[in-house]
Order: sequence, then C-alpha cells, then structure tokens
Amino acid sequence: IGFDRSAHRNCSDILWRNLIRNPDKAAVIGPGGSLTYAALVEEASRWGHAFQAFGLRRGERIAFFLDDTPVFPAAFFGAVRAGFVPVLLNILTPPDTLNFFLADSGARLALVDAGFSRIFEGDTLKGTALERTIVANGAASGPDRISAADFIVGQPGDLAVADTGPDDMAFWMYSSGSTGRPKGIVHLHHDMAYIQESFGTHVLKLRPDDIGYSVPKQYFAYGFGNSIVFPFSIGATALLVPGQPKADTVLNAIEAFKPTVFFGLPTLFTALCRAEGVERRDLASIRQSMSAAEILSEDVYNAWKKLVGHGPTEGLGSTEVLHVYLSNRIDDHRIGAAGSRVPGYEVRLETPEGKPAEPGEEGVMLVRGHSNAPLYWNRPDKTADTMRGEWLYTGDRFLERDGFYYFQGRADELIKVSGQWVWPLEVERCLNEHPEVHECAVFAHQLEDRRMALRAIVTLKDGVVAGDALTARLRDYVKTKLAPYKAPRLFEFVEELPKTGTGKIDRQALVSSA
Ligand code: 3SK
Repeated sequence: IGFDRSAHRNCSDILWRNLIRNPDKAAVIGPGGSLTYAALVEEASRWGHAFQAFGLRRGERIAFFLDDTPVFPAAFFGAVRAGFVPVLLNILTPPDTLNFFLADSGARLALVDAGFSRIFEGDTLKGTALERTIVANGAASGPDRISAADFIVGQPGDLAVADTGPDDMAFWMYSSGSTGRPKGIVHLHHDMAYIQESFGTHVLKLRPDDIGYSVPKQYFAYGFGNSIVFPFSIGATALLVPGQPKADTVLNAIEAFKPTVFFGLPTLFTALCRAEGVERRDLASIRQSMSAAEILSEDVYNAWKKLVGHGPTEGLGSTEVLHVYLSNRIDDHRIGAAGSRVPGYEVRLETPEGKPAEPGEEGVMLVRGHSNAPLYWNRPDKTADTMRGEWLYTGDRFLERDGFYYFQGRADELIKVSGQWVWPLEVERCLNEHPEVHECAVFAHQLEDRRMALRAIVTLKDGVVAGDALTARLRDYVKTKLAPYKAPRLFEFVEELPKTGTGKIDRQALVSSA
C-alpha cells in the first residue's frame, strides 16, 4: 500500500476532516448520547483547551478510565490535537493495577466515568502524580475532583492543531499482562491512519452509510479501531453502548439502533447464538460481522450465519500492532485460520533457533508495518525482546498453509514433561474436543520434587458428573489422541473459568489461584 508517513502529523485529522466532508452527519449514537461530526469537533476542541488551561505540558499523559459514551472520542481527540497523550485504561482494572498504571504513566490528570470514580481514591492514588480527577457522565464530589461539564465550560469550540509530528507519541494502551506486569504500549500519531489504509481499506471496507457497533470497548485496541478509527476515517457512524455487554443488552442495542457492521469476539458470538429467543430477534440490519482475538469454532461460525445470513470474518491483531494484521476475507474464509496477511503488513515465521521456518514447519510470527508500537514505556528489557528493528516479535506460533496462518500456541508456553516438550495449548485443544468438556485451561505445574507436570482446569457440559471416573476418561482421551506423556497429571473441575475483559480465559487469574 502507498503510505506517506510524513502526511500524518496529528491523528486528530481523522476527525477534523469530517468538518468539510459531512459536518451534520451522526458521528456517534447510542444510549450515552449522540453527536454530529460538527458537534463532536466542538466538544473535542473544548476538551483540548481545558487540558491546556489545566497546565499540561506537551506529551504529558492523561489517564482515561471511560466506558463507551461520546465523552471518550471527544476527550481523546481534544487531547491528541493539543499534543497530550491519552492512556486508555480498561475500566475493569482492579485498584492495585490501576495504582501501577497511574504511577507508571506519571499522569497528573485522570478522566473517569462517574460509575467508577470511587476507585480513584485512597491507596489507588498512593505514590502517583495524580492532581485532579475529572468525572464524566455524572456528578463530582470530594477534593481534587471536578465534573466534566465544569472542566470544559466556557472553552472555545475550535482548536488549532499542536505542532506534533508523525513519529511523536500520540496515545498509550497497557498490555493485558496475561503474564508478568502490564506494559505501557506507546503509539504514534501516524499509526491510526495506517490501520485505516491497511485493514480498513483492504479488508473491512466500511461505507459512509454504515453504523458500526463494536461490543469490545474503545479502550481495547480492537474496539478503538472499530469504533473510532474506521468509522471516523470515512465519515460513518459509531454506535457506543456503555455497560456490561450481556447477550440481552447487545441484542437490545442491535434492535434499537440497527447497526450494519458488527464487531465481536468468539465468546460473545457464542453467548449471542445461545441466548434465549435469539432467533426471534431482529438482526436484519447487520450486513457484515467481524471476530478477532481468539479462534472461532466452526459451530459458532455456522450458528451466527444461520441467524444473520453470514459468518463472522475472523482476524487476529495485537495492541502492539494496534489492529488486525492477519485476516480472513468476507469472500474467502478458512475456518480455524486466523487469516492471511493484511495488505500493508509483512509477516514471517521463525524457528526457535531464529532461522526462517521451512514450508509446512511451524514458527513464531514476526510482523512489520507502520503501525507497530516502537516501545514499551519504561521497559527497555521488554522493548528489546519484542521490538526487533522494524519487526515485532509476536510470541505466537503459526503454521502456514496456502497463505493462511493457523495458530498453534504461544512460544513461551513450551514445557518439558518426562523429558519431552509439550505445548499446554495443544492439550487444551484436545480436551476441548471431548464430548463431556465445556471449556478448559491447561497449565504447567511444578510438582513438589520440582518436576513439571500439566494441570487441567475444566468446566463440564450440563449433566456431566465430575470425579475419578471422568478424570480417567479424560486422561485416556489425551493419551490416545496425542501421546501418553501429554495427559495432564492434575485435573480440577470448576463451575466457571474466569474471563478477561475481552472474554478470553484469564490465565493469569488461574495461575495466581493455583
Ligand atoms: O486479535 C486481537 O486480539 C486484537 C488485538 C488488538 C487489536 C486488534 C485485535 C484484533
């Protein structure tokens, strides 16, 4: 793709261009309010001026702890246009991790939805530089707090762009930290334009009359692209729905606001397809659906297709790359594949010895493209491991077939059991195919004598009884399908597996509870 990096000096241009193109068109709609493009630019301008009036210096971070309402894009674009750096935080972050985010980012200012503002006090603020908390979508009370309305009141509705450059820091997100401490992922001003020119133009192909609904929220890289970058880049509309994304609320939002392009994750598509009475819901507005982050099963692909007339197009991306770099296509979908290379990204597979993988050999994927984050904040060690010149080491192992890539597990999960290498994910996949298993997670487990073994945590299908007989059946299944040494030594049966905000199994929570 032709991409002129130097043309993207400030990422707010994505929004501001709509002032000429279509000022009266709806930019955002939803239960939290609606704004036309002209109104959104005015609101963003007020935010930018208010941040300046607070006394922030260029490049200073602002912690965003916001659900999906129009405040998010307005404050985001005001901040970046004025040269400040929003740090987009997950609103489900527990207080101790939030304390780390605030201290690590050095934010003096936080913007918080009223529903979560009580977390911003006491020990959460200890050792941080936070001076003021702005409370959005509700009233503010207490010292060092101000409501969003009072913070921006009287500020002008237009804002000159700061003298930023394409390679200046624009915004951060934190890695979810499935292992180890989360890392601040730094994105630059040209990155948003790049994901539009690559995935947006070549795969997603939104139209100006589209209404996009991303259930994954804007503080996730996936939701950020879906709800901000792609619609605003072409003057389409984003539907923003605050609150917990339960199947019922999602279905209600679809019926009420009639989105045309729907973005979800495999867990969400599974829940929607299983929801009581879903076949009687009006989902006819949806012309295209996207799934990412995890492998979508054939059953769920087909169940969604039965409901809306098409299966979800599956892709894979990362917060470091900002959005999707492998994707199936609407008219060329291989079930079980993360997809083929998205134009604009180069990918290669490397063996553990650092050599190029041979055809048919699995390898760890490296990605090159202009949206790759250049560094992790304050983490030269992790930056050196991951950002290898222009290439980004993903740590994901793939097999390539006919240009499509099939996920094989993480590079760092390899363990030695009885002297032989095992990928816990391979065992997890095998157990997931057992007719009595609903879901499972398989981990390395150190025995008292320091040898390694596998531990499986399993939820069961309705009516299946846990116990020694079932354990024996599951062990035999793995032994015959894979190899005897791959059978987990320990089995634990639970009601439910903990999930992260993106709906993935929360492996970190399971490891810490072991
Ligand atoms: O596949 C993912 O997990 C992802 C992460 C960040 C941005 C976009 C995507 C799809």
